[in-house]
Amino acid sequence: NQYLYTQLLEKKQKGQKSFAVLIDPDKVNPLAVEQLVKLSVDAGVDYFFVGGSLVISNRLDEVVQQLKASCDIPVILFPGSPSQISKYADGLLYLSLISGRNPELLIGQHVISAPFVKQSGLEIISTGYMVVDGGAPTTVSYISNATPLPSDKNEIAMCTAMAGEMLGMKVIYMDAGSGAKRAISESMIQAVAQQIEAPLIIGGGITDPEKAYRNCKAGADVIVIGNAIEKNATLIKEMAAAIHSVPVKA
Ligand code: 1GP
Repeated sequence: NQYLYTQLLEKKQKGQKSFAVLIDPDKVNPLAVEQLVKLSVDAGVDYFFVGGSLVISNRLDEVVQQLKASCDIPVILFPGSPSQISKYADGLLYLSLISGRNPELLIGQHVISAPFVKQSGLEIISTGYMVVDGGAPTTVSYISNATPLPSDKNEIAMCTAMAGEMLGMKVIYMDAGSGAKRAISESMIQAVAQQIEAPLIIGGGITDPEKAYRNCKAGADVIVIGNAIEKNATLIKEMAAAIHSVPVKA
């Protein structure tokens, strides 16, 4: 089952940009999920990403089931650890932290959870995950116990993404970390986008629609926004409009 990946690839070929709303199961109650769904459906959000570096509550299944029951927007898991898996989702970003040198997050945890992940029946999307320095330590940079990629070293980002793609990773996700002070620069996005065929997901610290738009113009295929929406859910509409206003290829 490669439905989500095929769709991401087709959209990339057309130059069609996607907007993913990130939901941290720890930070929402059923009413908040209901509101997010309504705003997201109205705005034409493309994906829900569900996960967080830390999932303290035990509400992952519940949140995913509520999303699935209330709309058709695909739900993709973005797990902070192998325990964050729900069979009710559509797909799983199977992350290997290729920007870091922590063997546990490159391959160790994958080995331990492989049978369980396979059994889930989820679409597994092999993802080269690159954490870029967001100006101050973020939860992901701390928890991963790995040095984030320096934010001004475009060539390191480029070579890391190229290596990930040649190793067979299907998508590349560059993340400044949730709530990052400084989002990833457009010049880094452009440097990476020019070198890879794989869909490029960008997130971390994006708070305004203009930045989301510029990221897409620089080569991002999917923009992920969590924090800014947690603070103000009505931002979904403006973000979706900005991301979807990027002209598609002729
Ligand atoms: C974090 O890329 C996501 O992993 C989204 O970041 O919460 O800062 O939007 P924000």
